[in-house]
Amino acid sequence: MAEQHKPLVTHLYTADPSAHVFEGKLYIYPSHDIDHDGPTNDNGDQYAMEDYHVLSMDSPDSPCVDHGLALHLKDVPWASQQMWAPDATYRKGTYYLFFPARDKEGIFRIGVATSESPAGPFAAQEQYIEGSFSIDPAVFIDEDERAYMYFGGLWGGQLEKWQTGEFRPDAPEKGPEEPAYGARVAELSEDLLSFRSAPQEIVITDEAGTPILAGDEDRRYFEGPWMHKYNGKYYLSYSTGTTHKIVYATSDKPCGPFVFQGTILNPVLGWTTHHSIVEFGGKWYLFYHDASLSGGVDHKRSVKFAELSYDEDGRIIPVVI
Ligand code: FUB
Repeated sequence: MAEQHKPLVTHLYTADPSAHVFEGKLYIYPSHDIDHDGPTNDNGDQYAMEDYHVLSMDSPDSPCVDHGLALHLKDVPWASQQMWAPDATYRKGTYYLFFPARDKEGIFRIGVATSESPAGPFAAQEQYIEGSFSIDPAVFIDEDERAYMYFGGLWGGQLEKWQTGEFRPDAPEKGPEEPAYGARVAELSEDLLSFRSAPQEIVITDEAGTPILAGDEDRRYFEGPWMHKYNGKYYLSYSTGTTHKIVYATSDKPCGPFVFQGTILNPVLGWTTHHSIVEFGGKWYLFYHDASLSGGVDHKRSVKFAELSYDEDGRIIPVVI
């Protein structure tokens, strides 16, 4: 039986959960963490994942089922290593799995794989999405059926190397007083297999409309974006990376600008923090991960969940672990 704040599964290490309701059930698309003897560093070499498994629960009170291998690196023609945080969506009879991996040149790109079932197995497209880069895709389909992909992550996720629109391995880092690096958003084509337009950089400001600065590590964007809509507002939530928080910002428009609001989840055990937010049966849930099951080994994480609430002004009440 699944329980709040307990690993959903203990036979695998799982991380970066993207939760959705498909066919009346909760489906969770996590990374599959693996053990290895490689280095641990700011480049994220410790996250050496090679495949995806899909998890599901009939409801938050039901047992969690592992549907087995959904996609393996060897079946992705363009990818070379590191299958990081995925997401999934559904349109017109097809389920889509979006995932980042390094291409043959070692540059992170974002690919798509499709299936007739939310549990997979998924078949990968021959090429990554043209114009895609960096990591952590999160796909949101709005009420008007327009589909958007939010993505991007600093450091190992290479986002700061794309400031000119081209990959520059030696790109200079921003100073602390410069506006922070923004997540990217791109509208997807009708068939969800390509970008309809070039990715734009998302701006997050404070209440006064001043962009959050690169040195403001408690509020600036680092990685792991998620989009959900609540009472007509767009909520962009993300990890602050170096300060290990899940925070959020809101807007009246899907591509922003967004105004910073506050913290959803304080640091968990382990360096990374990554989440998703989903409504099921009239309640809202936060899916997240920590490294408690492995005793704090950061590349061996476990996916958990907790109920999420809003106050009467639509502010998210921080989740207490
Ligand atoms: O799991 C690998 C990376 O760690 C993800 O892509 C990031 O969001 C962080 O959780």
